[in-house]
Amino acid sequence: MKKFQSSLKTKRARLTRREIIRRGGALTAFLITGCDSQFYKPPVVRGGLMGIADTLTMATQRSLMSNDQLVQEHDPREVTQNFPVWNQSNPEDEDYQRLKANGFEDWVLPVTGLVNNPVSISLSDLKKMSRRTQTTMHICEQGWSAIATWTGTPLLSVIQAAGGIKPEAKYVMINAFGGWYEGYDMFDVSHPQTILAYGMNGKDLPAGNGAPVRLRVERHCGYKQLKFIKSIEVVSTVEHHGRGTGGINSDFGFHWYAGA
Ligand SMILES: Nc1nc2c(c(=O)[nH]1)N[C@H]1C(S)=C(S)[C@@H](COP(=O)(O)O)O[C@H]1N2
Ligand SMILES: [Mo]
Repeated sequence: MKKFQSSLKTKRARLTRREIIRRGGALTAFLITGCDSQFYKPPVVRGGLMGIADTLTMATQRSLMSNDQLVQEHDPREVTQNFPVWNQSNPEDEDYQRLKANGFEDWVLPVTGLVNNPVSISLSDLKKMSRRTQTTMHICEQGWSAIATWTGTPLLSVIQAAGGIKPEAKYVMINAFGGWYEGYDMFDVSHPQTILAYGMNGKDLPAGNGAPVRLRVERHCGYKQLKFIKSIEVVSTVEHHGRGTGGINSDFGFHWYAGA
């Protein structure tokens, strides 16, 4: 019996090793072939070791995850009291201040670029679209984490409301009031937990946490969770935004792919 058990164990260990080798092989294969798939490398690969590290991190995570794999969702009882307000809390843009003074009633979300039918979606229309609520952990790269319940519209539904994307579309660039912008590839855009959140812990999204609408892209760390959303543009290249690396954070040296 003992012998049987131990042979079972070796068999399983071998299988696991083989599985790891298989996945490692696939990873090496597309690294050698120059990472053909756009989903395995950032839009702009930095030079030197940093560039290799960026690509390896992204390729490894993406190769181990299928698109429908969800991050852990917590029990709403685990929600953190006093979720921090981090960095920008109240963009000074005149436009933003005017919208805010009116309770964001006039806020609209233009969805433009490489979509079949560009649209502008009002806040009330956004709230009438399909809805998802998720309790997740926010992990800020600057060393804190906190749990909140987010309610919003899947980003994919918003893109579909604009008639879907054209064949050459590769990235979704999101612009925020206050000057921030971030880009996301279609892998993250179509992930079920990627939502434009207008609710937090059962109430309207508080001002400091990105009112009226912020992004939740749950497999990324803090700085990709864009607040104060102003507009969405579907693009084939990120080179025309900011310094051209695909987001304000990568423009200033952070990783474009901030998978956590
Ligand atoms: N527009 C905008 N989005 C932003 C930021 C910001 O300053 N401006 N800060 C980012 C960072 S670093 C983090 S950790 C989270 C903070 O979200 P919170 O203020 O709800 O805690 O938002 C991210 N999105
Ligand atoms: Mo952050």
